[in-house]
Amino acid sequence: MQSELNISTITVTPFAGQRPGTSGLRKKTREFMQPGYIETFVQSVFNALRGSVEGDFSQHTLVVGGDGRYYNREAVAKIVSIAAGNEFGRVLVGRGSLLSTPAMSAVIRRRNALGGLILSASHNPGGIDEDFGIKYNIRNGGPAPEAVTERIYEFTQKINHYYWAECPGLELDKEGVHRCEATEVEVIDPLADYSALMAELFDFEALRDFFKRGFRMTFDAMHGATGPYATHILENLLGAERGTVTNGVPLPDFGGHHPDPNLVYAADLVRRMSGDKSPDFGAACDGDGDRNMVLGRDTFVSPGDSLAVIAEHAQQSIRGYCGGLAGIARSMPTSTAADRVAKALGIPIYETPTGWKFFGGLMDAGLCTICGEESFGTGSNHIREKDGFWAVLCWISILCVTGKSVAEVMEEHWERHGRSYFQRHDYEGLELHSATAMLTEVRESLDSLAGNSFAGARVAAADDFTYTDPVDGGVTAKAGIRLLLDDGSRVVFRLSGTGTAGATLRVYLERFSKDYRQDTAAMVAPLATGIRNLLKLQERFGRTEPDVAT
Ligand code: VG1
Ligand code: CO
Repeated sequence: MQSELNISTITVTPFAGQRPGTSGLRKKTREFMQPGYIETFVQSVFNALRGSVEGDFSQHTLVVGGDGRYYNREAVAKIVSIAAGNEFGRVLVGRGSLLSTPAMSAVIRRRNALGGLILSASHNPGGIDEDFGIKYNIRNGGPAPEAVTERIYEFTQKINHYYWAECPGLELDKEGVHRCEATEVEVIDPLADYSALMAELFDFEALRDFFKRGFRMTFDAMHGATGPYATHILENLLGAERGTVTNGVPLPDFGGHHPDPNLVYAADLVRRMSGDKSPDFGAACDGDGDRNMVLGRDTFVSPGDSLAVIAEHAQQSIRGYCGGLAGIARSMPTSTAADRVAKALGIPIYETPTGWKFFGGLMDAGLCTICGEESFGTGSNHIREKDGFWAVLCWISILCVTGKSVAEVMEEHWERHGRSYFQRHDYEGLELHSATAMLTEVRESLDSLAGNSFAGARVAAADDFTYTDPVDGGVTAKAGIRLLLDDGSRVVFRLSGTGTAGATLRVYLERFSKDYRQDTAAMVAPLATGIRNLLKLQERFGRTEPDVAT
């Protein structure tokens, strides 16, 4: 450290368990609030980076911002001090300490930053007794791949000091430039880069005209980070009527709700989208703005279908994709609807483990353009994160260009490709050791499952998904157990990597049919019962029903 700088070296001992999961380090807020907890993790991120950057941090920019949840501001202020302690050249902070996850990705890419730290536990509730998280995104704007997160974890286990600079008088609620020791701290407009990017991808003029012609929609920001973005783009730039965005002000506790856009937690939106008088289109995003739910009048679009439909219409309906798509990627548990579209378009489909970090390398290599996950995540190579509001603009564009309703777009899609009836069942709060033991047990008996009858069909194959990244050759094993049935149905299950207490078992159920007029729950019910029996969920955990079916 240079002697003229006032930087302190502070001694610490490691905290156990600072291992990033599917999407960053996620824990109870109180755990993050322990003295030194954020400091050790963030310093470990910098330690892991130090060996891999050219020169020192003084030539680099770090971006910081979060979804506005409880402790967001305090965490951002700490990170600025640690970044200044590590002598970053520049730190960009979203005004009000806010940046949605997709906006973070856009800022990193557009401003050539080394990376960024996002403060969020995504769709998990916020508050002192709820959840908090930190995620590191790399130079391409995407979540750090496993090689990087594992290096970070190694450093968290051996850390013994961090660097700290006091930054007195730092005003994070107004745009402006400050200096903190050797570091320039710039507070930026969190909306600017993202809005500019959307204006490049979508034909704002056509969409403005669409609203003028009477298109009506409602958007539920669930008091998460997307509120200001949606209000600015829909109401200010596209001329949607005031009040189109609801719950648009980010709140530390998301208004006491789960900021999770699904049929259970966005029930209010679902209600507003039912009946003849409801708007043409409804949508919601999660706490950090990377997830989305799409609704038409009395119509729910499942995330797997949304991915397939966006891919199907992108070239004709969305300016940014008029050159066509290079390929589509989906996480393994996501329904196979997108596969049929890829086949029809004559482009490749990639199947990856759960988590957006697996898409980044494919997009960097130009192998795929549009990606999606069943967990209400869709996105494209415009950034390296899933992007909830982008999906909303995709759908508005499709409705605008086709002149059809959401229900008509869906029927037309199913008519052409058939329908994947899909549901995910979550069993939450299971005892961690028993849940892990259960998976080990099943894994060991996989070979004997093939040929058995299951839910009125026969198990054609059973395996544990192993992924070899086609770009860097990296192997990810144990990414989810799948039972492939001889009638084309699939059951997949795995343990969640984002939970903060106990274990969550996710069971993914998919059944294909050309008849698209059936009820989803009824179609997948035999699969749900089959897996509950196979895993003996009642005997093991006393569970007869999932906590969430979505
Ligand atoms: C879940 C989803 C996964 C998603 C991840 C992060 O992970 O299943 O598809 O990428 O959350 O989403 P898991 O390991 O709990 O199943 V978000 O919106 O939290 O960034
Ligand atoms: Co999220």
